[in-house]
Amino acid sequence: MDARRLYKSTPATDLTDLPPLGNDPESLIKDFRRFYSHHLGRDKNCRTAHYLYEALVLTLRERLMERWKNTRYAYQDSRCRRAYYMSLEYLMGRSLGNAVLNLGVVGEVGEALHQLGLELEELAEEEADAGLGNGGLGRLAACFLDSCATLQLPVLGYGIRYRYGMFRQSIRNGEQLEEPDHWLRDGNPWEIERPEFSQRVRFGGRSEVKRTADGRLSARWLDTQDVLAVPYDLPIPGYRNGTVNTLRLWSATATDEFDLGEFNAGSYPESVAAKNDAEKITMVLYPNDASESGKELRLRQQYFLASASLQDVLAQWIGTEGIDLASFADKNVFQLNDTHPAICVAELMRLLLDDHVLGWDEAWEITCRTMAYTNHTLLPEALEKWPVPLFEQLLPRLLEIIYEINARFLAEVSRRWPGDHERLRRMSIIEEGPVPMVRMAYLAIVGSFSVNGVAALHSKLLSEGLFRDFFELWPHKFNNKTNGVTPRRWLAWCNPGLTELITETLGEGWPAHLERLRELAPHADDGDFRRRWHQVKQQNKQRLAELVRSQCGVDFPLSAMFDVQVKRIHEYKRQLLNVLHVIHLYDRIKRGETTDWTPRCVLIGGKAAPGYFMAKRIIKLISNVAQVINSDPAVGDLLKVAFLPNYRVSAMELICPGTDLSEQISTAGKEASGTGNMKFMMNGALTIGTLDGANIEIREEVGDANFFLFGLTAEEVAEQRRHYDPWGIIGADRDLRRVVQLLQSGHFNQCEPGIFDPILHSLTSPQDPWLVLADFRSYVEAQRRAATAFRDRDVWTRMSILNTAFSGRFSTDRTMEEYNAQIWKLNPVPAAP
Ligand code: T68
Repeated sequence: MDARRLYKSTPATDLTDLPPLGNDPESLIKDFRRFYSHHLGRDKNCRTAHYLYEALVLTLRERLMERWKNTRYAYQDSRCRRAYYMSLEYLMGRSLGNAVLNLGVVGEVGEALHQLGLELEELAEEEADAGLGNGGLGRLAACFLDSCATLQLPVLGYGIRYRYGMFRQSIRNGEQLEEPDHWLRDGNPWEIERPEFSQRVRFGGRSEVKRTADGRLSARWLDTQDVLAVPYDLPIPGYRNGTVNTLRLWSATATDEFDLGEFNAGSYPESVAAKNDAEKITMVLYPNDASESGKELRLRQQYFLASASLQDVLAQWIGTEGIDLASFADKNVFQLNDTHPAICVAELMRLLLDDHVLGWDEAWEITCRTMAYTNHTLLPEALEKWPVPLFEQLLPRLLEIIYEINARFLAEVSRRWPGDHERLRRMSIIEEGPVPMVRMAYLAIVGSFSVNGVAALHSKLLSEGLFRDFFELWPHKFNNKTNGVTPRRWLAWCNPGLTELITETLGEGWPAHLERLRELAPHADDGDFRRRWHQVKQQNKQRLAELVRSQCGVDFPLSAMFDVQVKRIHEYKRQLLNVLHVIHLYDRIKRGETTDWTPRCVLIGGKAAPGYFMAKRIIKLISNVAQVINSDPAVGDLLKVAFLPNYRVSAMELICPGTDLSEQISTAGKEASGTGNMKFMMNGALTIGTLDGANIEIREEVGDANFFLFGLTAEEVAEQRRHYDPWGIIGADRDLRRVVQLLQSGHFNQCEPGIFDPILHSLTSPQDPWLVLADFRSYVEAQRRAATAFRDRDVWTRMSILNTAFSGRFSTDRTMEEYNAQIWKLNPVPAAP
């Protein structure tokens, strides 16, 4: 059996020409029952929630399927220009609610399930999060796809179908434990396997360059170990517009001939074991969100994605346009999500040179006109570099091509700055050293026509700092695209209470035109509207409190301020600053300074990279502080603290609607953009934040009066670093001194002596890169302003409404429109009805 074998003759009729499916409750019920009984083979003796969930997915998938086919045809028939989003990560979360919402059948599905005695929310809980990403970068990719489908842009996502996604985090004795995330255990009813589009990806071997009879150089990549890339497609429905785009995820498996050599030698088991090696490539997502792993397997993953996807696009091109690639760059553009897929630059060159026998100049022009690169970080430890020897062994032909790209590039630099050897050394794609390294960001910049950062400040810092030399050479390549989030998942779906109130006020349609939220602003002055807004917030706080009670065993009183920081644990994000403030509040309670007190519930959640010692110790500190505070009868309901285990997309859907105060407190200049900040704002939380990433733009939109600003600016941070004196700061601040003394005294680790010494050491070191103590005083004061504002419900609710009202700019619809207008230049293609 070979799923790729084409059928010999054409069937007499178009097998896919079917009558449209009804969306009325009766049709839905009929299909649901058929799937449950005849397709899944369940009967009345088995009513596990999972099969009910699966029957519902299949019912919806059928409806997506016809739109999906129509969308493909519409793109094909219009022969439109297309974009490909290349990303090692897609943090999709659950798909059921999103499909129901975007198909526009919330009411019908609700009614159908009601008639069957079932509930959508309960079935939705059955779905495992697709956690194929670490954090912001992966979630951004998922939001982008939703917006592209909503804007009817012909954009295809390419990624990897990891067997194990982001690990599951549990907390034991205050410490993080990691468990494998076997999200495919019960199958994935959303995906369609497409073995007919499999691609072969090569590794290892050697490269042989020969001069042909006509004097050209021709390279052959020989003796390779090959792996088969099998695509699995996921439907990406647009918001009520008939479009369904595609996310194509590649899975690695052994090629057919993998066993021949071994098999003939009589070692069948060994040959079958080789299958394992192939499958290793897509086995697991690397769980580092801000540092490169440097592991060979990671480079294999990157190349696997790049090669399979580019071959797929070229095969598609040849299938429809023929072998002439002259207009390929007019019709295709690849957006590289950070440097992880940057090897695409060299791989497209290889395919054009070796497989499609183009000359260098022609191939290079196509490459530079089709590649665009997005940077997501300024942190030096996150900048990818691969050792040349590893490249040589794993991808010898690609290394040759990179050398040639570099030689030609350095010649250009020399022409522009003759004799500037220092500049050549700085800008070379190959970093010299005991072990020379390939600098992936430089490869991406050299091979792309566009380089963008993800918020205004971040893009400015890229061109003035990290990529300054490249900016001087090619200023026209550099641009900014401030991030966003999809308002379908992050407001319309996750906050039904607020959605109802907004729709009642503005009418339908606003989720696809989010700037319309502005029309809410005048209602902030309407007492009745504020009362209803507050009511919705209280209901959402109730849902969040239930989650906290069940997951952390802590009771959050609904009248308290819900103060939330959820994101990956990293020193630059400064969860520690948050903890210092919590300890300060606790200290104030203990010393009886509680007049005009605002009761507060502090929730912190996020995963630490398994190898990141300090991040894990910070989790332990939060847990221990929570333990002490929650069990102190003198504290009572004045202050509650909880660490939420296993923070993920589906948890955020409950968290952001129920949050009052959003913590965005990174060291200025370190958080490229942030996107959690936008989800909170959209759901009416107020932000306490530094002038970092997109916080700056959030504050510009909502106005300073509705934002709690504190801390040093990026420029001041750079300046302070040179004479940072933490002990001086401690000496001058009585509150901070008491906090540090409490930590030093072992108050939070009475049975675990010394465990927080590394944290104390880092906080009090003049070398602390995150300058935590430098912002303590200003943070505490901003927290006081927030607490005071919260005590006046009308004042707070007014600000809450204005935050939602001015969040329209942070829809990824706006972000995608900017990518499209300035980088991709695609025409929207409506799907046939
Ligand atoms: C984030 N980066 C930025 N990286 O930190 C955040 N890194 O400010 C920004 O809003 C977001 O990207 C979207 O632009 C990441 O999330 C990673 O997850 C990552 C993963 C692997 C290797 C390096």
